[in-house]
Amino acid sequence: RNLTREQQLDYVDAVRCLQNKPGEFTWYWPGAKFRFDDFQGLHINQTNFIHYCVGAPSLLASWHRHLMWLYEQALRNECNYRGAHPYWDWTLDAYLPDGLTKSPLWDPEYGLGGNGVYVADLDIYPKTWVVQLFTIPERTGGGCVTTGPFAQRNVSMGVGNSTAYDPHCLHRDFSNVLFAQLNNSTVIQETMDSSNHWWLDRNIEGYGLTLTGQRSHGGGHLGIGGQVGEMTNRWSSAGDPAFYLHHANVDRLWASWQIKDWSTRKCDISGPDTQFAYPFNFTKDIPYHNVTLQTPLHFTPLAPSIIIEDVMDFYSLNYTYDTFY
Ligand SMILES: *[C@@H]1O[C@H](CO)[C@@H](O)[C@H](O)[C@H]1NC(C)=O
Ligand SMILES: *[C@@H]1O[C@H](CO)[C@@H](O)[C@H](O)[C@H]1NC(C)=O
Ligand SMILES: *[C@@H]1O[C@H](CO)[C@@H](O)[C@H](O)[C@H]1NC(C)=O
Ligand SMILES: *[C@@H]1O[C@H](CO)[C@@H](O)[C@H](O)[C@H]1NC(C)=O
Ligand SMILES: *[C@@H]1O[C@H](CO)[C@@H](O)[C@H](O)[C@H]1NC(C)=O
Ligand SMILES: *[C@@H]1O[C@H](CO)[C@@H](O)[C@H](O)[C@H]1NC(C)=O
Ligand SMILES: *[C@@H]1O[C@H](CO)[C@@H](O)[C@H](O)[C@H]1NC(C)=O
Ligand SMILES: *[C@@H]1O[C@H](CO)[C@@H](O)[C@H](O)[C@H]1NC(C)=O
Ligand SMILES: *[C@@H]1O[C@H](CO)[C@@H](O)[C@H](O)[C@H]1NC(C)=O
Ligand SMILES: [Cu+2]
Repeated sequence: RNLTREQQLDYVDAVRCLQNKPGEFTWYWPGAKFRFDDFQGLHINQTNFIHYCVGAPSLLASWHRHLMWLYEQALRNECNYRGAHPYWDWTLDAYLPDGLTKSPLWDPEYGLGGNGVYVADLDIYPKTWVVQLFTIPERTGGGCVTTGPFAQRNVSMGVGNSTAYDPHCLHRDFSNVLFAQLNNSTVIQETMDSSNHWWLDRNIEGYGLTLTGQRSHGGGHLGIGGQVGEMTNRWSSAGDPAFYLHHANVDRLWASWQIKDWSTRKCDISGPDTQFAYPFNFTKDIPYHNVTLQTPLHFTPLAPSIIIEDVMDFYSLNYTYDTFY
């Protein structure tokens, strides 16, 4: 909403440019036909190592910050994008009546297109496409996105953990109630009040694989993806361009928290190196170690591995935000 119309179009055009360039890693991810898909393939491939463990690598910390950085570099260097990467500030939408639906983010001309068409019976989809853990309240879509710049374009992989080529229309399934959990003041405030990275990560990633356990990160994914859309799927969510605006804001939240006590927090990292280990041991206990600044993060084969320390200081990556929380 803070970009000019022209800037909005420039961004969308750059994303479409990535979506039309050939993929560079079909030998690795057979379904990654286009350059945009390389990033989706990478996310599918790394999901089990980057979610619900801060660690090897971390969801919000390190791994997604570097993914965002690589994606922005591709937009700039390969598609001539000259603007900054936009973020989606959820708090401006969360409590508005129909806030999610009414967000300028979904503008059919200058934004990312809107909701999927309503599909009542989700049994038409493969079981792996549909969230089985819980029922998303007040879902409103579930079918193909039919408006905006991505309506005519197929997602190459997913929905799910496979990197095989399986083209299908982009699905969204907005849920306003769920989305509002992103910013009820409790959620953002508790996150910003986290005393160290251990708590910060927990406050962003959530308290359990339940609806009430969702926080900002899950709220954005499930608010857009609902019961069946791309954004809902832990593996293939990066097939929806909205993924990158959501994760830019997750990164902004982390950066906002870091600069409140910069000298300490530019080096503060912890969390399990194993998925679903404490504090994300929702069903059973799993052995783990805490990650450190030396813990490696992998982007094979898209980019060389790095260590967490390399992405702690976002200023040294040559970017900042116009405003912080
Ligand atoms: C962005 O837009 C919001 C709402 O329209 C406004 O409150 C805010 O000040 C703007 N921020 C900047 C950095 O222009
Ligand atoms: C990552 O992708 C490669 C190539 O498709 C595959 O061999 C490997 O099993 C994948 N790893 C995971 C964890 O999905
Ligand atoms: C991928 O999903 C299938 C079906 O849900 C499951 O059987 C398989 O274990 C999953 N593989 C990985 C690497 O998560
Ligand atoms: C999208 O995929 C569907 C189903 O595979 C196919 O019928 C359709 O032709 C594809 N559309 C485009 C534009 O590739
Ligand atoms: C805010 O959301 C959390 C879960 O994300 C929930 O536990 C809490 O009750 C909500 N508070 C309000 C005031 O809606
Ligand atoms: C949450 O959204 C409401 C309504 O837009 C806003 O007044 C409030 O400041 C937001 N809370 C936070 C913590 O950003
Ligand atoms: C998770 O780990 C904590 C700390 O070790 C432990 O107290 C708790 O019982 C564990 N929860 C489960 C479900 O195993
Ligand atoms: C990991 O770090 C957290 C937070 O400092 C701490 O509570 C936990 O005991 C540590 N776990 C291990 C296995 O060292
Ligand atoms: C940031 O900019 C400086 C100065 O132009 C450059 O030396 C450095 O390589 C850049 N860092 C990254 C991560 O691009
Ligand atoms: Cu995510």
